[in-house]
Amino acid sequence: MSTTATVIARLLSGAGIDRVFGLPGGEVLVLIDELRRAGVEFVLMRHEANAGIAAAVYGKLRGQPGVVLSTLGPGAANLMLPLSSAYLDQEPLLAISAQIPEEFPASHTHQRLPLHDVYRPLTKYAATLTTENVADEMPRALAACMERPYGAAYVTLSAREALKPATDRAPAAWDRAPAADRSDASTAAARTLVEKLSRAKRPLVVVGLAIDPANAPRLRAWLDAWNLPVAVTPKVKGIVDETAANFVGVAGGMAADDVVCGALQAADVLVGVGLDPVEVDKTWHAELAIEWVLEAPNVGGATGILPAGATLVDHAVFLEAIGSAPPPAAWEAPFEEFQQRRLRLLRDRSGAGGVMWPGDIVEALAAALPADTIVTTDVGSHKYLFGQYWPSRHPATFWMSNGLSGMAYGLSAAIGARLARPDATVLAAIGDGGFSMNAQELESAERVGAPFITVVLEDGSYSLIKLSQENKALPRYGVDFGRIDTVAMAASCGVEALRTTNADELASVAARAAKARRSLVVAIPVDYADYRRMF
Ligand SMILES: Cc1ncc(C[n+]2csc(CCOP(=O)(O)OP(=O)(O)O)c2C)c(N)n1
Repeated sequence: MSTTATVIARLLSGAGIDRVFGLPGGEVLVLIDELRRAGVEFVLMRHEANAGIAAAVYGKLRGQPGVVLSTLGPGAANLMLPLSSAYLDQEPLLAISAQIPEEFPASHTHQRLPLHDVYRPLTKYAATLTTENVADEMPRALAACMERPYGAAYVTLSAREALKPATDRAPAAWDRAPAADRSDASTAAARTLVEKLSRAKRPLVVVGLAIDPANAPRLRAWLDAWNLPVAVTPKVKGIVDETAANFVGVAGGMAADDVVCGALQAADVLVGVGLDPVEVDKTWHAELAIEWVLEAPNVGGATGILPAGATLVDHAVFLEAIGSAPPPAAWEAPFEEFQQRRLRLLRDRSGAGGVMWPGDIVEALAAALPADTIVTTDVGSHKYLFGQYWPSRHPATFWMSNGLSGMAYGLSAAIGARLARPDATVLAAIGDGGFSMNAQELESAERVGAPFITVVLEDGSYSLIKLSQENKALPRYGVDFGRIDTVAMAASCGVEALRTTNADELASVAARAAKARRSLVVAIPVDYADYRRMF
């Protein structure tokens, strides 16, 4: 007999969703079984938050909603992190959890939480699924995730409702809502910008996370033909080739941020293509005049935030139009001084020594691994390091939590990325604080067939916070932790691991693991004080 759960499973499968990430409870067993029968793999992880992060990255890389499934009460409560992350980091995520049946008496408070009240402000769509409404509500929830800016939807299904016989209603069709025709606005915006740039001496284009990676060729063609200086925000690293001469830096709170902010301030025309201030921890986005080139409002509130003066365009049409115009002026490396200062911060090895200089870690790995390696980071000093200095060359190859900036992102994101891109080499760069939040997912990665390389930068502290404490002249307190043996931890999850203080060894073991397509954890002792000069 077909049930509500059968309808959900078939609907997901019919939408091309082949994996649902999660952690079970008794109330979702029936749905998990229906998923199995519909050919949708249940990717079992060890925390719902990790499952949600992996699902969102998996979905975004495949151009569809990622799906996470949890039980009610505690399992649903653990979805706060991925739903917040999907909301602020523009990742398409459908979360499905169980809930107490609506017909239960109000006195039945065991595991009852006001889940919709909690999650509605973070999500674009929230619904209680029933056998009567499932054929309409599920397609709406899926479509909501894919509306720009991408984000989250949340639906609940009680164990009783899951078992009710299905009605014979055909599921509503779901797809992206047809985009408004913005051709005229796009070509007009291109003409206006050509005119502004014709008078510019130091123009700078800042590309942000709201550009679709499919527009990378058009964007690159324009920037290259005009030799325009370009910066990117961390979450869109790789949309342009960061080894190219016109690349100025990564804007959005990473290492060398003072240098990059200096370049932004020195620009006389600042163009924000898909730029969303959700990635920026300073206020330059509100203080500097920006020529906004946006396809959708930026993240914020129920309907998003449209910056003053911005008109929505179609990026593809805009980029085609502007890219086919001849350059209205010539700009000979107007930010060269900033570009050199940025690189000097990476290469100045004047630290105390004894451990690897953080810059050498990035450079050794970048030289050893394929150019299209997908890199994920956790949150902390190492994120600032990799975010600024990993030389991304291909679109959608760099993943970090930057809108939310939540720790415990990197390992889970690596699992989602590796499953979505089975042929890619994946590198997760993690701090020892973040690693101890979810290292157990290394076992999940092995089990579900998602091998990747992890580097754990060990300094026995929440180093980014320790540096912040020092900057505030506060006594050191609450930032250092006891060491957990990274190598033993990885080994206990079935993953080969070693510790090294040598850049050549790091490069050779990473290259070997990438070639063999197997997991490896490399623990790398670092001195937190070495980060001081970079931030
Ligand atoms: C879930 C969460 N808790 C706390 C923070 C605040 N925070 C930001 S960076 C950081 C330190 C991270 O330490 P570690 O993972 O060791 O990385 P490191 O800074 O040492 O590179 C903390 C605690 C956060 N961003 N996310």
